[in-house]
Amino acid sequence: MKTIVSGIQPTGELNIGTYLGSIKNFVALQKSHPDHHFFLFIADTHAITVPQDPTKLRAAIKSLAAMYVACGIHLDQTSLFVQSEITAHQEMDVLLQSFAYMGELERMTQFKDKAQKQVEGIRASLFTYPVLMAGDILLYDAEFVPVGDDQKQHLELTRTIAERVNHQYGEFFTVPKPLFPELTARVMSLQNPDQKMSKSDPNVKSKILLSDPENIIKKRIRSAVTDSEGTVRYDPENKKGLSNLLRMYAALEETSVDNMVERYKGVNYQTFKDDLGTKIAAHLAPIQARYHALMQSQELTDILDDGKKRAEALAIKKVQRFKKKLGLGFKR
Ligand code: AQP
Repeated sequence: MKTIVSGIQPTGELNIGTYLGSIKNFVALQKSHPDHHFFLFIADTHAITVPQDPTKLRAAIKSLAAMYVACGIHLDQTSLFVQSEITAHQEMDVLLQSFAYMGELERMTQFKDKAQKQVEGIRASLFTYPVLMAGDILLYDAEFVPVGDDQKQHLELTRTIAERVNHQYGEFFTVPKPLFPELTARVMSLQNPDQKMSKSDPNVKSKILLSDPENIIKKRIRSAVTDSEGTVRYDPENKKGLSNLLRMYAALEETSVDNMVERYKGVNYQTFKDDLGTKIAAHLAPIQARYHALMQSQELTDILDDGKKRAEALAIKKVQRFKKKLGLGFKR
């Protein structure tokens, strides 16, 4: 079975950056890869690499599951599950710790960035996070992993770990390839176009949440930082803010940036921004309606139970085979 794996941390409300960088790409891949099975998980064990409020974390897990489904994943082609509910993920993490080197983990820029923000001490799990991620992917022999470009380095390490195991023990893991969306591998903050739009950014103006109503969406886009030139043209070096909006718009329209620039030739920023706000709101409206219906139904529990069952069957076998390969245990 050919597989594709993806996960998102339940660390806050989803924004348009995660949607365009990961979820929309995932849904599109389901159409273009009908022969693949998709393992999609809520990365709750990753979330506790930094402090979390347990009540909020639980709520975020449910909300993320509902949002995934609402965004249009094909359930017959997908196993949707919560990472911590399949203990094979933790087992694989422990086993793969022996195949990652300290120097490799020390080079991870996400660790350095996140460690800097910790006030109460840096958790060891934040340091070893990329090993858990490697396990998440290698457990299912993923051929492709759709991610935003902030995950590029982690995915490189996953490939290194897989190749290291294969080299020492013979072919065992599929070496996964990352799949980055063409235009939206890094959606930038609306207030600081040098920074990634991020769930944990406390500045509400920096992002559009998937749950935001139309008036808020329009307000956020209107107040997005651009420049004083007044001409809608694509220049990612000198017009970072406007270029970010153009890429988002083109991704939603499923067209090229050039086409968008052509459409807005001679048009002022205010009209451009109003149209983009309207486009985002219209795109999100059916997702929001489905999300609210799911949050109030039993459907979600059945979807997650079913996804867990299918994923777990595969994951358990892979871990057992790996332990045997490593010479662990006595009986098997
Ligand atoms: N701004 C973004 N542009 C493009 N892709 C993005 N992704 C996240 N933000 C953007 C992609 O979404 C997937 C899930 O990300 P994650 O939840 O695992 O965590 P993250 O990358 O750490 O996202 P955040 O928003 O920055 O979360 P916090 O603030 O909690 O750390 C990944 O494929 C990611 O690339």
